[in-house]
Amino acid sequence: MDNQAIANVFDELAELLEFKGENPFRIRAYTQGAKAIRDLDESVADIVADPNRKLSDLAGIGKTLAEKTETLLQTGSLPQLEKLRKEVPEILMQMARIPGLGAKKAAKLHDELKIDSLAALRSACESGAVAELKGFGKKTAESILEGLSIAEQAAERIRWSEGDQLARSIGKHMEGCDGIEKMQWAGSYRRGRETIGDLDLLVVASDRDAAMDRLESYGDKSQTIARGDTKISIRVGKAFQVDMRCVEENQFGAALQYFTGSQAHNVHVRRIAKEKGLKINEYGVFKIDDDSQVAGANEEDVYASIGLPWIPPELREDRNELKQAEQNALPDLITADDILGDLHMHTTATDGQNTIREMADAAIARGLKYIAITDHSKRVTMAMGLNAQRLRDQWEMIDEIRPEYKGRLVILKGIECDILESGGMDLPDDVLAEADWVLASVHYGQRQPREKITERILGAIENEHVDCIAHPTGRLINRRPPYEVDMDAVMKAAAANGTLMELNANPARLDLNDVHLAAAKRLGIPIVISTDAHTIDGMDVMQYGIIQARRGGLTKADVANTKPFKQFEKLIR
Ligand code: DGT
Ligand code: CA
Ligand code: CA
Ligand code: ZN
Repeated sequence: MDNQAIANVFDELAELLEFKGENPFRIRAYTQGAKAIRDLDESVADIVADPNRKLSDLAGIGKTLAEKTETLLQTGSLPQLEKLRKEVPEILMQMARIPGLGAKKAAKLHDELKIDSLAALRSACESGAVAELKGFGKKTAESILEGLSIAEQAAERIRWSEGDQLARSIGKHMEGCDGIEKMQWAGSYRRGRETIGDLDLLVVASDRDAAMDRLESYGDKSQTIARGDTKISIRVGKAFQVDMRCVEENQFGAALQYFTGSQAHNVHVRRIAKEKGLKINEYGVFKIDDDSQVAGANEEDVYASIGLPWIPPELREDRNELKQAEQNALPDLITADDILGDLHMHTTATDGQNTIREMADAAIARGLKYIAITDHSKRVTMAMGLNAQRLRDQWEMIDEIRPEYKGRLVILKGIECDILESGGMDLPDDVLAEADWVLASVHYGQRQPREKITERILGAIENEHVDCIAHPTGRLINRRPPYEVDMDAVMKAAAANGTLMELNANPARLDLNDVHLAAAKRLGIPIVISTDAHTIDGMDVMQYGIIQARRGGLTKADVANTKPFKQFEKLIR
């Protein structure tokens, strides 16, 4: 079991225990443990296997959790979890999660109306069956229906790139509103999380009503959810919520810090403050003994007041950023300007829409010094993947084009070569040997068992011609989970073989994710941030990769395509 799987078990356990009305402190121990394990940049299995280390030494993991983790690793399951699962059917959990329902009512609906799905619950509410149930009534049935809608909407998180579009559009709409003096986005959007639950806007306004009116007049607004003196929430489009809060100038930094979150980061920050005799909330930093204000107007001062440097929002997940801040060892995070090359792109030879020259010109326009043309190999029949002959023809073409770009852009002869379902590469070694740059990808057989997929990727890593594993987990955000793969084994093999790993910057992929990136960094695996562009505009997604890289704590030195070409070349030899 990998970290993610173990963390999922503890989260599920916590939820089941909550349903059973278990002691909140015990429940919290499980959710905290789940977070600690999920955020860990090394394998729990390795720590357990190391006789010199103890799992319970990790922050957030006590003795009980350590024991349960060992059981999980040894047997793949937990008797306690199996038992609870039998006692509490999944549908009960789903119903209990609906706002306004709770465990007791959920159980009654399950027992008396034999509700076995959320769809069945909806129709039972609509048919009047729920209203007739003793202790329920018409009001309750209505509020359950409302809760169902809220639950459905809450499940919809949008990708960061979509949130970014919306935030920019709203920002533009708010511009020029006379009542607004200062405006900034906070929340998960500012932290660069790969998905966004809602958008949080902070403003300093001389005329709060004018500021709120302005937001309410946003073109795509579908509803005003609530409007008070300082806060307004609107719904945009079908379901997406935008919150705006008006704060005082001298509170702006504290509010920004508070509403940027994450909540876990803030809890930890407040604990540090308390140890120093200070209290932090959204209004400012105050001395506990006399309530006098120490900071509040700007965010740097909020952190400085507790003896810390300003922490980049991308790191604020309570992973290890506060420890690093305390030791003055925060990483100097990579920025978009550091990128000098793009090593994954497609052309008209397969499923891309632009020619090699067009891609090359677009790369120069974006300030790049080198690119690799990496069309698909023949297995990808849908994209008319290249066989050896067509690939060699393309390389001849690149030979012809190169002189035109001499001194301006290096064009590498690359290939995105499929890792076959049966294992092995889609093109023969003698062809791969001629390439300047070989990406290896899993596109087919993504539902194979974990051992099989892991073995296939390990095979690619061990192939001396493979330079880099592209989109290593295959996930599509909100659409397709990662395939089952032992990432610990993959990363160790990559580190041992000097194979690079890709951070695919496509906003639907962002693969590797932030936690994997931190793990790769720890193992010294060079990361390549690539756009996988299928058009000229496709090159603009690099920015999303940069944000994810920052969340993984990567610096310029951790990313191979920040190096000048000569140095990059040494790395792949
Ligand atoms: P999201 O919207 O689900 O993508 O994630 P966030 O992080 O934007 O969460 P949101 O919108 O609920 O709240 C924004 C930030 O405000 C959050 O990161 C931390 C802070 N915050 C909100 N509610 C609470 C709370 O009840 N306690 C604490 N400590 N902080 C809160
Ligand atoms: Ca939010
Ligand atoms: Ca919010
Ligand atoms: Zn590709």
